[in-house]
Amino acid sequence: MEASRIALPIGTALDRFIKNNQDQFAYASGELSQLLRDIALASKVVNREVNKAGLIDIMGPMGSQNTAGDEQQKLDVLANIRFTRALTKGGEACALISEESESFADLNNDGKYVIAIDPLDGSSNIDVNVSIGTIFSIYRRKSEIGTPIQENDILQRGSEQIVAGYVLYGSSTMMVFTTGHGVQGFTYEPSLGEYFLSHPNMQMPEEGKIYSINEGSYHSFPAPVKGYIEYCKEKNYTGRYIGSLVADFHRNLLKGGIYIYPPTAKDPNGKLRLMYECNALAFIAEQAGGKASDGKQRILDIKPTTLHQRVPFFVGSRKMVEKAESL
Ligand code: P6P
Repeated sequence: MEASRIALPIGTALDRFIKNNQDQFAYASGELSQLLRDIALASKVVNREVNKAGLIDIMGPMGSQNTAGDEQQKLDVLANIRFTRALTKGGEACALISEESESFADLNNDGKYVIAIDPLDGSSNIDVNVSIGTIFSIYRRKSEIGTPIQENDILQRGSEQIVAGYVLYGSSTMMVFTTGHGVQGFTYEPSLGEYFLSHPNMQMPEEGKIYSINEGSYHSFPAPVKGYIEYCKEKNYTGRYIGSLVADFHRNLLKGGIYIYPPTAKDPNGKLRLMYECNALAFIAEQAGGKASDGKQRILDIKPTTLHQRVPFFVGSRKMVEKAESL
């Protein structure tokens, strides 16, 4: 269905948008719509906690680490609890893959959907009041409803996603998602506790002049990546790297640009995770006319082998990603 045929009046509340466009939610059974509402609700709670973090003692590290060995910030853990609770209570999800948990959570054998989520990405920025984000993917389970979850329900290619989205807790809080019919951006109005359509049918400029990469690791980058950085400098592109993937991605989506997390000495496969960071943003990028690869192959074609596997990530304006790949 063409994105242009989706009812897109600016100011439409998220609930109304979902009702008006029920048929764009795969299987249109209503549960998927409820799932999106559950995620939106959890994001409102997390948004409140993120905005108050300085005031109540939930800042700073927990003193524990997540599966990837990242220092867990208190808000990370809180966000994971909030999203897990919302998705469990809703009953639509049968399994949850989260950055904050070693293995997947088996939620409800009668659920039809598998969720992969990074509850709070960029959390090292929490204490310095820099934008952070939630990233999520929704898949339809492969195995029969009512049976125990199987590996092929969990390790699905990004091309199998039916919904992908992110929430950006920034100067304003936004939820941006796709159901495969274009990319829709909603802005949160805290006084009303509701998201309203503010950016209908978002399109990523096919060319851009912004490159986002941590040049502090330049010396351990593969030669082609160094070559691309030199190319950007020769073209007088702007370097913008916030250290928060969702914030860099969102700016590049609006203005055009490329985000790169390449292999480094510390992370030979890159730092970002396929299942709950790269796949969702790759789906959104492609739906907005952009591109996402690991430098060689389309992110959405990669067959996952483990829950927390890392991949090199090149995502953004189509021509910029193609130029980087060509090197
Ligand atoms: P580095 C945050 O930890 C994150 O996952 C992304 O949000 C961000 O772009 C990247 O890692 C920053 O990593 O190694 O450049 O500090």
